[in-house]
Amino acid sequence: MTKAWGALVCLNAAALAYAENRPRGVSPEFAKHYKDPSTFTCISDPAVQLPFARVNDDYCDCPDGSDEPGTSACSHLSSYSPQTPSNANLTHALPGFYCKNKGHIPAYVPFTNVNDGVCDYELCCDGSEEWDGVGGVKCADRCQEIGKDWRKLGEARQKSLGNAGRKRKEMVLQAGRMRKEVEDRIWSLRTEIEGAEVKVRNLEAELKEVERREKGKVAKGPAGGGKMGVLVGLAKERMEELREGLVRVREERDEVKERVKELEGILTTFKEEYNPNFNDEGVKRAVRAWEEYAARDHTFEEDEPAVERDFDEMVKSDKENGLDWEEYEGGEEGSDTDVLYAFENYLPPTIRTWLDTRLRDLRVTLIDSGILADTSSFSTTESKAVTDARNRFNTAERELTNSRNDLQSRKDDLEKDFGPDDIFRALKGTCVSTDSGEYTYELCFMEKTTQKPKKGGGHTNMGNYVRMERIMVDEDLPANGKGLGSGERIAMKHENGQHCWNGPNRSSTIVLACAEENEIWKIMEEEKCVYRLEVGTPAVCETQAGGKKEEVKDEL
Ligand code: MAN
Repeated sequence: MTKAWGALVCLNAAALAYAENRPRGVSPEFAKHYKDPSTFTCISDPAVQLPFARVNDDYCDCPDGSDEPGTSACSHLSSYSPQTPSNANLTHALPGFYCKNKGHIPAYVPFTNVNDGVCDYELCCDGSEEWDGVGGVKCADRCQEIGKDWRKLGEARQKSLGNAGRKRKEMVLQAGRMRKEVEDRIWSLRTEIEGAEVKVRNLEAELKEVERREKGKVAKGPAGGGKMGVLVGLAKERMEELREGLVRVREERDEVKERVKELEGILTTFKEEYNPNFNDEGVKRAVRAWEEYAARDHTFEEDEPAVERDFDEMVKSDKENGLDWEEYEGGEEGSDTDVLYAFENYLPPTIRTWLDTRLRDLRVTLIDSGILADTSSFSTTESKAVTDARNRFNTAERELTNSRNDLQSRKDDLEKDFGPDDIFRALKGTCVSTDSGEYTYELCFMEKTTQKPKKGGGHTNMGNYVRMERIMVDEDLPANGKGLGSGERIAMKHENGQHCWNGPNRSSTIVLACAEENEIWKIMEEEKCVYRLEVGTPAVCETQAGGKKEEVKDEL
């Protein structure tokens, strides 16, 4: 026997004092009205008094039916209601026929069921309501076995509740850790943002400075390159022409050298082979001239390897020679400022920087005061330096905005209602689903509810989480405990789901009750596109009152 059972027995000890002599169908609660053995006073209408012999005589004497606690004679009266027990003219003074149900839990059976020829074992396991054997019916007392099964289920339920309670504790810890993570991230984001703000300010200043410097330069012409660019372009072309010329001349020279060598060979042979005895004056003159020619130094310059190597270097491309025209054509180094201030190169570096700054400042001042034209506007493209600085600034600013948004969403997250003990933080994003009819229904805690056709096709949003509410429920708790029971329950409202044709936007109410597992028990479409889900979760185990059945007094 559990502690709870023991407590229930103690509570009923006083009431049991009358138990032995109570008329049939009277509960310990109402026994006091039946203790006078000679006269009976109608409970809700004390003016009406009867000889006690008329109690349970199968004739309804009292307007409130209280003289027939063990028959169905007054069953035409409306059922007793704890809220209006004294409304004697309309309702029965008693809740029903009291079944002692020894070995199980006592219960009231509606008076209409008394002696109706049907055993109501669900409420009256001892079969006492069929005491008259109407139609030969005999209801054996089955309380021992029913009570045993019930207690077994109850123990399983208690065990399950114990597990659920442990799970809840774990969830509370988990929720605490998750909250801490958010808080820590908020702290680190604050530091990151401070750093990012400084970075953005610095990069903004850098961008302004670069823009200012660029403004101070003589702008390039609309075609790009300016005077310097034109000069560089011409020089490059000229260099190319000279290189090509040199190559061509070297080729022609080599050809000529070959021909000279050939001619010299012919003349050498001629000189060696002519006959000096033929007094041919013309031949002799030619030989003499050849001898004079041959005596002179005819070494070609290019025969010296160094000269030839120089030529080889000269005909190599500019790039191979370490000359990159692009640097001078488009880059900032090629700007006219360098030409204008080239004399600075002769100054010591500190003075050069000082002078450069002054000159640029002067130029900016002259532009600002309208004395000098701001030629920077002629530029079709921004200088690389400005573009780079702007990109750095924009990137830093973007990062700062992202961090600020991140911080805000985490702050909002901390403000959000995650239920008692912040418990639903641990469940956020956990989804459970179940089939019902032609759909599979899915609930994602703190997010949304979805209806998915089993045959395939688009999913329907049944509402997004908006808030938590507390609602009262009053339902029988099934023996397996998978139900709402009665008392105050947490309900989650999901709204603004997919629009319902000819109806509202879909919405759902998720009513939660304690269970060992997160599971959907029941789904109802209460009105068109308005859904109600009954869901079990360990998250609410310590926040709900006991079930209806546990309130019934025990008479073991
Ligand atoms: C779908 C489902 C139903 C809903 C109807 C309304 O079939 O979402 O639950 O009742 O649309 O047209």
